[in-house]
Parts: sequence; C-alpha cells; structure tokens
Amino acid sequence: MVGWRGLLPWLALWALSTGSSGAYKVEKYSIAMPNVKPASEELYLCTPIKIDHQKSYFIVGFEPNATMHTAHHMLLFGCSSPGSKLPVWNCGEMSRATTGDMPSASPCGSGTQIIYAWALDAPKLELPDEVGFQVGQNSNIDYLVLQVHYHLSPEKGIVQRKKYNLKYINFHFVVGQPDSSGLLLHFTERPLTKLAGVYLLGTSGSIAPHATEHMETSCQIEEDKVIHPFAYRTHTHKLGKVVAGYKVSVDKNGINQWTLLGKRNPMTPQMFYPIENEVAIQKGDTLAARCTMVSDRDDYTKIGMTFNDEMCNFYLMYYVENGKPLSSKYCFTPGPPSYYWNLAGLNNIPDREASLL
Ligand code: IYT
Ligand code: CU
Ligand code: CU
Repeated sequence: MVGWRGLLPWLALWALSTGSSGAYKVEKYSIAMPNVKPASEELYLCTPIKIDHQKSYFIVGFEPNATMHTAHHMLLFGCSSPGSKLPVWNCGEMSRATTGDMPSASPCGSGTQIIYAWALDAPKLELPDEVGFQVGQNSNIDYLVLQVHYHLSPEKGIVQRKKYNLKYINFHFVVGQPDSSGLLLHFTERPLTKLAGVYLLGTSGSIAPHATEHMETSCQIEEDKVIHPFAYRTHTHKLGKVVAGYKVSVDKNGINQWTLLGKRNPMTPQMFYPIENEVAIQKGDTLAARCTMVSDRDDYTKIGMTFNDEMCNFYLMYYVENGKPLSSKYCFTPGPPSYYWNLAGLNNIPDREASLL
C-alpha cells in the first residue's frame, strides 16, 4: 500500500498542471514599433494592431520589450478605431519636436481607454488570477495602439546635435538607430469570468500663478455593478506634487467614509501600481481624486495637451465578476476655480492626507 507520502509527488504534479486558475492555453502576441528611427530628442510614436472582431480575446498579461532604452514610457490603448490609418504616426500629447511633415494624430480615433502603462525600470504589472481585458467581439476594443515616448538624450550619443531634416523612407527615419520597442501580450481565447476595465478621473480648470491648487473630481457610481479595483496610475505634468484617489461611501448619518485607493508623487514613473486598499465599490458609492499642484510660474497654467499645460489624472484599473465592465469610463469635472469637493457636497474630507505623501 503506498502511504500518502508516496502520493505527494503525484498530487504536486497534478496541482502544478492545473494551477489555481484552471488549465487554459495562454498565447503571446507582439505589438512593437516597426523599426522606427526616432531622430528627435523627444517624440511620441504610435503603431496599431487590428483585432479580429469575429472573435473575443482575453488579455491576461503584458510583457514589456523596450529595446535600446530609448523608451521613456509606453502606453497601450484600446480603441474602437485608430487615430491614423498609417503603420506609425506621431501621437505626442506633449512632444516638443516639431517633426514637420510627420503626420500626427491621437492614439485612438474613437473609444479610447488605456489598458496598460510601462515606465523605465518599473516592475511589470500582473493582473489578478482569472482577470483579463476582453478585446474584439463583444467589446468596443477593435484595435490596440501602442504609444512609445522616446526620450533620447545627447549623452547616449544617439542624437546628433546637428540640425537634421526628417526624411521618411516608408516611415523609417534616416537618422538614429532602428527601434522595435513594444510589448508581448499574453492572451487566451477561453472566456474569463472576471473582466478588467479602467476608469479615468480627471479635471479641467487652471492653476493660478505662484499658487497651491487642489484640482478635484468625483462621480457617483450609477451602474448596478460591483467593481474591484486592483491598480491605479497617476498622471500630471511638471506642477504635480501629490495625486490621491478615494472610495467615498455614506454612513446612515450622511457622513462620508473615505478609503484611500492610491496616492503617489506623479513625478515617479507613471505606470499602474498595486491598489492601497482592496475594497469593492458599488452603485451609490463615489469615486474621488485630487491633484495637489504647486505653481512657481508668473502666469496661469491651464489643463491642456502641451508640455507647458497641466493634466490631472487618476486611473483606476478594476475587474467585475460575471458581467461587463462599467460603461462609463470617465469622471471629469471643471476643476478650479469652479469645482471643489466641498462645493459638490462631499463632507468629512481628509484634507491633509489627500495632499501629503
Ligand atoms: C485632458 C486630459 O486630462 N487628458 C489626459 C487624460 C485622458 C486620457 C485619455 C483624456 C482622454 C482620454 O481619452 I486615454 I478624453 C491625457 O491625455 N492623459 C495622458 C494620455 O492618456 C496619454 C496620460 O499619459 O495619461
Ligand atoms: Cu515618458
Ligand atoms: Cu499629459
């Protein structure tokens, strides 16, 4: 009679083969720059892949492959349509390089959502077990667009100081080294029950000269769904000091209970970080975010697309069990000077905590 000890290796083998997430085949698909030669010091380039919308795919992992170390950060957008029909285009929100006749357009033409972000030397983000982003059929993601922010620095000897004009031979710049930075997408065709989504909180508004400004936004969840946040990303330009995101619920006396979801100095690599407190958010709860901005400038700074404008963003990556992610993907307010949390009726505000790291 073989004692249970004899069974142990077989049990271990069985457990290994099925794994906790049930056995399903995971394939890999590359999305990468088509050997572009970034010739200017600062450049945002985008390249698309089309998803076969006759089928559903579930992305369960992202493996960065940033060659050449010229990639400062990369973003992966899910789109209904790409920003351009070209194989590669300039999609800089803040690129200062005026690349003359290089066609420029935003990453997506329509139906934009960020589904992954990578930054230099940042650890990779693992989705929780059984969680995946659905793309293709039954999703409004028919394209994936990779945006790479090239930040070439002269000391690396990649950028020749001399003035060069950008000549494209099928979009291959004649100056600089060919780059094929990108991602390996891990996906399965087996339908997953936990679908990932991203909810973006942001503001408009402006920051007064030499002022400290709280740019705030909040939205009540109106859909009858339960979301489980697991990661967050902050994004501002140069004036951002702290970005904090909260779940706000109301107790029976109408007092707001605030739970921190994530807080970060936005000048650290802008990618998705694990959530601070794992909570479930449901209909009637409120999501709120504040960007604390400090301006040392002599004139107003407005929210906008250029390098010297500002942005205040708190991205929340979550999953829903059995059902679709939230259909509303954005929560934007006018921001300062017309919108603040207390004007919007929020109370018991963690005023200090929300602005201190
Ligand atoms: C005006 C603003 O805040 N723009 C941000 C947030 C934003 C992102 C997406 C706005 C819209 C979007 O569809 I996606 I409308 C912004 O442009 N953020 C940048 C881009 O996502 C690259 C960032 O890095 O977060
Ligand atoms: Cu960057
Ligand atoms: Cu921005």
